Amino acid sequence: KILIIGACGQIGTELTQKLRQLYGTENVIASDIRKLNIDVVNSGPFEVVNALDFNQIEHLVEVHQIDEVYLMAALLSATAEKNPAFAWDLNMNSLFHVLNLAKAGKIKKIFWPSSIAVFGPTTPKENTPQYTVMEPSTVYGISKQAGERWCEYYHNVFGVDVRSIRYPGLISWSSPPGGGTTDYAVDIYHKALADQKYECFLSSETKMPMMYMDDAIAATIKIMQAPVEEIKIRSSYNLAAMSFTPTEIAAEIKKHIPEFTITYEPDFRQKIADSWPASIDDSSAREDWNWNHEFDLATMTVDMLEHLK
Ligand code: VAH
Repeated sequence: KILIIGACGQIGTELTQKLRQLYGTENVIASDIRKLNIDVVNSGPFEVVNALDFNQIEHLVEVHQIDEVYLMAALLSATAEKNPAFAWDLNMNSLFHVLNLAKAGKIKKIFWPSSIAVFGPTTPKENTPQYTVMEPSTVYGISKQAGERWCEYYHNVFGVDVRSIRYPGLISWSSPPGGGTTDYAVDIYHKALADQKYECFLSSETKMPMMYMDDAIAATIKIMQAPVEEIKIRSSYNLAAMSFTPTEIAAEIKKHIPEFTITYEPDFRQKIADSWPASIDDSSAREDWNWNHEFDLATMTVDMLEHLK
């Protein structure tokens, strides 16, 4: 059986639904710190769990006979800058709890999300390689880089089967914009439909790697279903689909909502965005486990506006 910790979050919400379709609702236990998403809570087995409480997680694993854990609970970049100590605690200790359960043989496989936030201002900005300089300058990025190091260590030293993806900015219609710096690209669709205008908290030419949630979920399931010999990287795989600027996504939206206008008022999140790459080289994921994305900016925009209107 599968346990998703952080099932009510931006990725968790859709991941829960897809895993339930794939493996059967009763075989996918959703859990979160509170009943934050009523659809997730009502669509199958749900448990309230604190990702920082080892005993609570161990109890769920035993009671539900869990084989695989998807640990999706974390503070994202902007929120983490406002709560550094809690962000480090949540992002790191929740990972140790799950890694230690696997080390003890209580679970067989782990998925843990990393992020392009592991790269920093000294990382090559275009076509950022799988292996390169990584000096993250955000609390969130530091926690993700440290987490990658521990995932690789637990695999090499204790044989833990933990698999990880460095997600770019993710965009979906099923969750409201959250504490992510890339979440302007979610909010812009909501505001375009509601107000026909959007005040962007990043500057117009801020280019960042992005991906539609459908592709991110497909990649997550693909890496977890891949035969163990295909997983050659046990820190975390670069993953990419597209890169765009606020100017470019606004122009794409204008094709559907001609009266849409955008203004720019960069805030503290500009510094976070400027520390990240503009585009990512994900050839390792494409070579090792046959990753391929489907959505681009045009097709994502059609799907987002279709679901949100
Ligand atoms: C954030 N959406 O903005 C997340 C992600 C690469 C960005 O880690 O914090």
